[in-house]
Amino acid sequence: MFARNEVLGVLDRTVDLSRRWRGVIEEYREFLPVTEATPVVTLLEGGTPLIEARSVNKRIGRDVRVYLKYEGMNPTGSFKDRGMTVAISKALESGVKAVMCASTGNTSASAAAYSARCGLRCIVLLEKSAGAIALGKLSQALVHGATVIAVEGGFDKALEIVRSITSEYPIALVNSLNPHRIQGQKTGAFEICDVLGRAPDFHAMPVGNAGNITAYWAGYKEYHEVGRVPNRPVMLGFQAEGAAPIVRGHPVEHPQTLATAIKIGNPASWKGAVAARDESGGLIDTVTDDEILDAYKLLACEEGVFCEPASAASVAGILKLGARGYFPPGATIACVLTGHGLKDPDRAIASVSEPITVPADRDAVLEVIWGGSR
Ligand code: AN7
Repeated sequence: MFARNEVLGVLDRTVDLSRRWRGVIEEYREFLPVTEATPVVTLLEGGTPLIEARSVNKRIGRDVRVYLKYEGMNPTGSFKDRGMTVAISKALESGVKAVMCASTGNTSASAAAYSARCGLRCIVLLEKSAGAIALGKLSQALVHGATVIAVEGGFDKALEIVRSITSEYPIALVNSLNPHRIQGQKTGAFEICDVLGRAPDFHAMPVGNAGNITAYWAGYKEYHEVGRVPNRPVMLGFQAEGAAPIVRGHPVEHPQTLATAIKIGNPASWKGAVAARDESGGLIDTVTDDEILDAYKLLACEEGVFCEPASAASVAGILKLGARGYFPPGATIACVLTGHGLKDPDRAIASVSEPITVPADRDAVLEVIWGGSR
């Protein structure tokens, strides 16, 4: 037997420090708008798991391979961190003292955390109405010390106000209109390619303000152009049926969906989403709230992956297309799960049955386990 410290010694020598994940700016510096002068603000975001989804594979059939890019594993629990590390680093480099965003929740959580880390003031505008912002996200913005302003209006109106104020005052806008956000977020595409050794045949994701689909398409194109991968994917975007301006072809004044993250009626990166769709030969389609919830539960119960409802729109979408026979045999499909399920505990609890309460008694517990069927 080894003494405990001997064992630890052996383990220590097997850890290769040079292979530790360094955050998206250091991992992909050559592709990002940073220089030696840029103060890198990072929480070691990125490097998230790409998980094969065997249950989803089976549902679609035809030997397709579905991979979940689990972005809930980022430091603040969503993909926003990839863009925020770049946007906040550049804001700090530019000398501003404050940043500002409108948000359905995840952008504000991420902006608040990265700002806290480097001493920038962070101001966030959120929709005031009950249930508009998932509880986890609201608690993040508050706990990181952001100035949280609840606006009596939706995301689109809040973003309008933020654009107006930041164009006039020395406050950096950190919504995805900020090109540094898009630059950072494209690293998600790089990571998928790095793991698969090529781009997937199809890439599916939820679409809200449409920054992320714009970013992923930029990332895939860039990796292809520099010869890192031999191919580019077909881009598939999914909007909630009650909040589907791009699918409808016009802004939606009062967007509605339980996937609050993508409750957006007039996406800022509309053109980028349409370009991703058309240049890749893809599509942007709707999924209903019921389809989103079914996919959400399927991921939780059969894949062991807990994502927030908006994220499940990507899987809902490919299930819908799969049922129509859209995918060719053997296709690889990457699905971005944009945010963690813990962001929205109210939705999780509302979608399952209550715990079963029993007296503190062994037989009562056994009764629940066996249901009297012993
Ligand atoms: C989990 O936080 O717009 O199409 O203000 O939180 O790039 O907007 C969030 C968007 C998908 C849509 N999934 O991405 C915000 C915000 C989750 C999200 C989207 C969001 P975009």
